[in-house]
Amino acid sequence: MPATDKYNTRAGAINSLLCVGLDSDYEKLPERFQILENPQFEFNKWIIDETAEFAAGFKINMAFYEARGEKGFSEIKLTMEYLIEKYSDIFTICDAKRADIGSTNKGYVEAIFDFMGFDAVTLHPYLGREALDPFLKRTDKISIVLCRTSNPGAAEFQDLESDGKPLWQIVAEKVDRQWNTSGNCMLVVGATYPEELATVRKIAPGMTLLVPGVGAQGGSVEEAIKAGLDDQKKGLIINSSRSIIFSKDPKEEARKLRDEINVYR
Ligand code: OMP
Repeated sequence: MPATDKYNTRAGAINSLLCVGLDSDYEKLPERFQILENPQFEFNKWIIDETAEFAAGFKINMAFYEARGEKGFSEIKLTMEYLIEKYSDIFTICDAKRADIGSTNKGYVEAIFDFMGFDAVTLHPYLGREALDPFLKRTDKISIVLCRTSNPGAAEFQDLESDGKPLWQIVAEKVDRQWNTSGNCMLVVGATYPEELATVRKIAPGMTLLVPGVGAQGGSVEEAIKAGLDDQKKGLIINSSRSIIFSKDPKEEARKLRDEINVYR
Protein backbone atom coordinates (compact mmCIF):
# COMPACT_ATOMS: atom_id res chain seq x y z
CA MET A 1 0.00 0.00 0.00
CA PRO A 2 1.46 3.45 -0.87
CA ALA A 3 2.33 5.31 2.32
CA THR A 4 -0.15 8.17 1.67
CA ASP A 5 -2.92 5.59 1.54
CA LYS A 6 -1.63 4.11 4.77
CA TYR A 7 -2.06 7.46 6.52
CA ASN A 8 -5.46 8.15 4.99
CA THR A 9 -6.75 4.67 5.75
CA ARG A 10 -5.70 4.90 9.38
CA ALA A 11 -7.01 8.47 9.76
CA GLY A 12 -10.34 7.40 8.26
CA ALA A 13 -10.62 4.19 10.28
CA ILE A 14 -10.25 5.93 13.64
CA ASN A 15 -11.58 9.35 12.56
CA SER A 16 -8.43 11.15 13.69
CA LEU A 17 -5.85 13.51 12.21
CA LEU A 18 -3.65 13.30 15.30
CA CYS A 19 0.05 12.44 15.21
CA VAL A 20 1.70 11.85 18.58
CA GLY A 21 5.30 13.04 18.67
CA LEU A 22 7.60 10.63 20.48
CA ASP A 23 10.12 13.34 21.42
CA SER A 24 11.21 11.30 24.40
CA ASP A 25 13.93 13.47 25.90
CA TYR A 26 15.68 11.23 28.45
CA GLU A 27 16.01 14.09 30.96
CA LYS A 28 12.24 14.59 31.01
CA LEU A 29 11.25 10.94 31.42
CA PRO A 30 9.59 9.95 34.69
CA GLU A 31 12.11 8.31 37.01
CA ARG A 32 10.38 4.94 36.78
CA PHE A 33 11.52 4.81 33.14
CA GLN A 34 14.94 6.41 33.57
CA ILE A 35 16.09 3.50 35.74
CA LEU A 36 15.24 0.85 33.11
CA GLU A 37 17.70 -0.68 30.68
CA ASN A 38 15.94 0.82 27.63
CA PRO A 39 14.34 3.94 29.12
CA GLN A 40 13.27 5.72 25.92
CA PHE A 41 11.90 2.54 24.38
CA GLU A 42 9.96 1.56 27.53
CA PHE A 43 8.55 5.08 27.79
CA ASN A 44 7.59 5.04 24.09
CA LYS A 45 5.95 1.65 24.48
CA TRP A 46 3.83 3.02 27.30
CA ILE A 47 2.92 6.20 25.36
CA ILE A 48 2.13 4.18 22.22
CA ASP A 49 -0.14 1.77 24.09
CA GLU A 50 -1.89 4.66 25.88
CA THR A 51 -2.45 6.83 22.80
CA ALA A 52 -2.64 4.43 19.83
CA GLU A 53 -6.43 4.39 19.70
CA PHE A 54 -6.38 8.13 18.92
CA ALA A 55 -3.22 8.23 16.79
CA ALA A 56 -3.21 8.19 13.00
CA GLY A 57 0.56 8.66 13.16
CA PHE A 58 3.59 8.61 15.42
CA LYS A 59 6.54 10.92 14.76
CA ILE A 60 9.96 10.23 16.23
CA ASN A 61 12.34 13.18 16.31
CA MET A 62 15.79 11.63 16.12
CA ALA A 63 17.53 14.44 18.05
CA PHE A 64 16.27 13.17 21.40
CA TYR A 65 17.77 9.72 20.70
CA GLU A 66 20.96 10.78 18.93
CA ALA A 67 21.79 12.71 22.10
CA ARG A 68 22.35 9.33 23.77
CA GLY A 69 24.64 7.99 21.04
CA GLU A 70 24.40 4.36 20.01
CA LYS A 71 22.08 3.62 22.96
CA GLY A 72 19.52 6.12 21.69
CA PHE A 73 19.80 4.79 18.16
CA SER A 74 19.02 1.27 19.36
CA GLU A 75 15.98 2.61 21.23
CA ILE A 76 14.58 4.09 18.00
CA LYS A 77 15.04 0.69 16.40
CA LEU A 78 13.28 -1.07 19.32
CA THR A 79 10.43 1.44 19.12
CA MET A 80 10.04 0.91 15.38
CA GLU A 81 10.09 -2.89 15.80
CA TYR A 82 7.32 -2.55 18.39
CA LEU A 83 5.24 -0.28 16.15
CA ILE A 84 5.69 -2.49 13.09
CA GLU A 85 4.79 -5.61 15.05
CA LYS A 86 1.85 -4.29 17.08
CA TYR A 87 0.52 -1.27 15.22
CA SER A 88 1.48 -1.84 11.60
CA ASP A 89 -1.46 0.24 10.38
CA ILE A 90 -0.24 3.45 12.09
CA PHE A 91 1.77 5.87 9.91
CA THR A 92 5.34 6.46 11.15
CA ILE A 93 7.41 9.60 10.53
CA CYS A 94 11.14 9.91 11.10
CA ASP A 95 11.72 13.57 11.92
CA ALA A 96 15.35 13.86 10.89
CA LYS A 97 15.21 16.91 8.57
CA ARG A 98 17.71 15.25 6.28
CA ALA A 99 19.02 16.11 2.80
CA ASP A 100 22.51 16.16 1.30
CA ILE A 101 23.99 15.55 -2.13
CA GLY A 102 22.39 12.63 -3.95
CA SER A 103 25.02 9.97 -3.27
CA THR A 104 24.95 10.72 0.47
CA ASN A 105 21.15 10.70 0.57
CA LYS A 106 21.28 7.06 -0.49
CA GLY A 107 22.71 6.28 2.97
CA TYR A 108 19.93 8.18 4.73
CA VAL A 109 17.31 6.40 2.63
CA GLU A 110 18.66 2.98 3.58
CA ALA A 111 18.96 3.85 7.29
CA ILE A 112 15.55 5.49 7.69
CA PHE A 113 13.32 3.56 5.29
CA ASP A 114 14.98 0.14 5.14
CA PHE A 115 16.92 -0.42 8.37
CA MET A 116 14.48 1.37 10.70
CA GLY A 117 11.35 0.88 8.61
CA PHE A 118 9.74 4.34 8.78
CA ASP A 119 6.96 5.26 6.33
CA ALA A 120 8.10 8.87 5.96
CA VAL A 121 10.95 11.29 6.62
CA THR A 122 11.19 15.06 7.02
CA LEU A 123 13.54 16.78 4.55
CA HIS A 124 14.71 20.31 3.91
CA PRO A 125 14.53 21.46 0.29
CA TYR A 126 17.72 23.55 0.18
CA LEU A 127 19.73 21.23 -2.07
CA GLY A 128 17.03 20.97 -4.71
CA ARG A 129 15.09 18.20 -6.41
CA GLU A 130 18.08 16.57 -8.11
CA ALA A 131 19.77 15.89 -4.76
CA LEU A 132 16.57 14.62 -3.16
CA ASP A 133 16.01 12.09 -5.90
CA PRO A 134 17.01 9.03 -3.79
CA PHE A 135 14.16 9.95 -1.41
CA LEU A 136 11.66 10.93 -4.10
CA LYS A 137 12.11 7.80 -6.12
CA ARG A 138 11.04 5.70 -3.15
CA THR A 139 7.41 5.68 -4.23
CA ASP A 140 6.54 3.32 -1.37
CA LYS A 141 7.61 5.99 1.17
CA ILE A 142 6.81 9.65 1.84
CA SER A 143 9.11 12.66 1.59
CA ILE A 144 7.83 15.44 3.87
CA VAL A 145 9.43 18.71 2.77
CA LEU A 146 9.84 21.71 5.08
CA CYS A 147 7.85 24.63 3.67
CA ARG A 148 6.93 27.12 6.43
CA THR A 149 8.35 26.02 9.76
CA SER A 150 6.73 26.76 13.12
CA ASN A 151 9.64 28.54 14.84
CA PRO A 152 9.68 32.30 15.62
CA GLY A 153 12.62 32.92 13.27
CA ALA A 154 11.14 31.03 10.32
CA ALA A 155 10.90 34.23 8.25
CA GLU A 156 14.66 34.85 8.12
CA PHE A 157 15.13 32.77 4.98
CA GLN A 158 11.64 31.47 4.24
CA ASP A 159 10.21 34.97 3.63
CA LEU A 160 12.99 36.05 1.24
CA GLU A 161 11.36 36.93 -2.06
CA SER A 162 12.09 35.88 -5.59
CA ASP A 163 9.90 37.25 -8.43
CA GLY A 164 7.70 38.81 -5.74
CA LYS A 165 7.01 35.53 -3.95
CA PRO A 166 8.37 34.35 -0.59
CA LEU A 167 10.57 31.28 -0.72
CA TRP A 168 8.07 29.13 1.22
CA GLN A 169 5.47 29.69 -1.51
CA ILE A 170 7.95 28.70 -4.18
CA VAL A 171 8.74 25.53 -2.19
CA ALA A 172 5.01 24.73 -1.96
CA GLU A 173 4.53 25.25 -5.72
CA LYS A 174 7.61 23.25 -6.73
CA VAL A 175 6.86 20.32 -4.46
CA ASP A 176 3.21 20.24 -5.52
CA ARG A 177 3.78 20.65 -9.26
CA GLN A 178 7.23 19.20 -9.95
CA TRP A 179 8.41 16.94 -7.13
CA ASN A 180 5.20 15.08 -6.35
CA THR A 181 4.89 13.26 -9.66
CA SER A 182 4.55 9.92 -7.82
CA GLY A 183 2.16 11.25 -5.18
CA ASN A 184 4.71 10.60 -2.41
CA CYS A 185 5.35 14.14 -1.11
CA MET A 186 3.89 16.08 1.80
CA LEU A 187 4.74 19.55 3.15
CA VAL A 188 5.48 20.83 6.67
CA VAL A 189 3.66 24.01 7.67
CA GLY A 190 3.62 25.22 11.29
CA ALA A 191 0.33 25.73 13.12
CA THR A 192 1.84 28.96 14.41
CA TYR A 193 1.40 30.52 10.94
CA PRO A 194 -2.27 29.94 10.01
CA GLU A 195 -2.31 32.57 7.23
CA GLU A 196 0.61 30.89 5.50
CA LEU A 197 -1.06 27.54 6.07
CA ALA A 198 -4.19 28.79 4.26
CA THR A 199 -2.05 29.98 1.36
CA VAL A 200 -0.23 26.64 1.11
CA ARG A 201 -3.60 24.88 1.06
CA LYS A 202 -4.61 27.07 -1.91
CA ILE A 203 -1.34 26.38 -3.73
CA ALA A 204 -1.48 22.64 -3.08
CA PRO A 205 -5.15 21.69 -2.70
CA GLY A 206 -4.59 17.94 -2.72
CA MET A 207 -1.45 17.67 -0.63
CA THR A 208 -1.26 16.28 2.89
CA LEU A 209 0.33 18.79 5.28
CA LEU A 210 2.24 17.89 8.44
CA VAL A 211 1.36 20.59 10.96
CA PRO A 212 3.46 20.83 14.15
CA GLY A 213 3.21 23.74 16.58
CA VAL A 214 -0.01 23.17 18.51
CA GLY A 215 0.33 22.52 22.24
CA ALA A 216 3.72 23.54 23.65
CA GLN A 217 4.43 26.06 20.86
CA GLY A 218 1.06 27.75 21.30
CA GLY A 219 -0.44 27.37 17.80
CA SER A 220 -4.25 27.48 17.73
CA VAL A 221 -5.87 24.16 16.82
CA GLU A 222 -8.98 25.96 15.56
CA GLU A 223 -7.05 28.30 13.26
CA ALA A 224 -4.78 25.54 11.95
CA ILE A 225 -7.67 23.22 11.15
CA LYS A 226 -9.77 25.91 9.51
CA ALA A 227 -6.81 27.10 7.43
CA GLY A 228 -5.40 23.73 6.46
CA LEU A 229 -8.21 21.24 5.79
CA ASP A 230 -8.64 20.09 2.20
CA ASP A 231 -12.03 19.97 0.51
CA GLN A 232 -12.63 16.47 1.94
CA LYS A 233 -12.06 17.85 5.48
CA LYS A 234 -8.85 15.84 5.62
CA GLY A 235 -5.30 16.36 4.34
CA LEU A 236 -3.70 17.27 7.67
CA ILE A 237 -1.41 15.49 10.12
CA ILE A 238 -1.60 17.49 13.34
CA ASN A 239 1.43 16.73 15.49
CA SER A 240 1.76 17.33 19.19
CA SER A 241 4.69 16.02 21.20
CA ARG A 242 5.51 17.53 24.63
CA SER A 243 1.95 18.52 25.57
CA ILE A 244 0.85 14.89 25.21
CA ILE A 245 3.79 12.72 26.17
CA PHE A 246 4.90 14.71 29.22
CA SER A 247 1.39 15.43 30.52
CA LYS A 248 -0.06 13.80 33.62
CA ASP A 249 -2.37 11.67 31.49
CA PRO A 250 -1.13 11.15 27.90
CA LYS A 251 -4.16 9.08 26.95
CA GLU A 252 -6.58 11.79 28.03
CA GLU A 253 -4.51 14.55 26.36
CA ALA A 254 -4.43 12.58 23.09
CA ARG A 255 -8.16 11.99 23.26
CA LYS A 256 -8.83 15.67 23.99
CA LEU A 257 -6.71 16.86 21.07
CA ARG A 258 -8.22 14.30 18.68
CA ASP A 259 -11.69 15.53 19.72
CA GLU A 260 -10.75 19.22 19.49
CA ILE A 261 -9.42 18.68 15.96
CA ASN A 262 -12.66 16.93 15.01
CA VAL A 263 -14.83 19.72 16.40
CA TYR A 264 -13.32 22.14 13.87
CA ARG A 265 -13.62 19.67 10.99
P1 OMP B 1 6.13 19.99 20.37
O1 OMP B 1 6.33 21.47 20.27
O2 OMP B 1 6.62 19.41 21.65
O3 OMP B 1 4.71 19.59 20.05
O4 OMP B 1 7.07 19.31 19.25
C1 OMP B 1 7.04 19.68 17.90
C2 OMP B 1 7.78 18.66 17.08
O5 OMP B 1 7.61 18.99 15.69
C3 OMP B 1 9.29 18.64 17.31
O6 OMP B 1 9.76 17.33 17.06
C4 OMP B 1 9.82 19.58 16.25
O7 OMP B 1 11.15 19.29 15.87
C5 OMP B 1 8.86 19.31 15.09
N1 OMP B 1 8.67 20.44 14.15
C6 OMP B 1 8.37 21.69 14.61
O8 OMP B 1 8.13 21.90 15.81
N2 OMP B 1 8.29 22.73 13.73
C7 OMP B 1 8.47 22.59 12.40
O9 OMP B 1 8.35 23.55 11.66
C8 OMP B 1 8.75 21.32 11.90
C9 OMP B 1 8.77 20.23 12.77
C10 OMP B 1 8.78 18.90 12.15
O10 OMP B 1 9.38 18.76 11.07
O11 OMP B 1 8.12 17.99 12.64
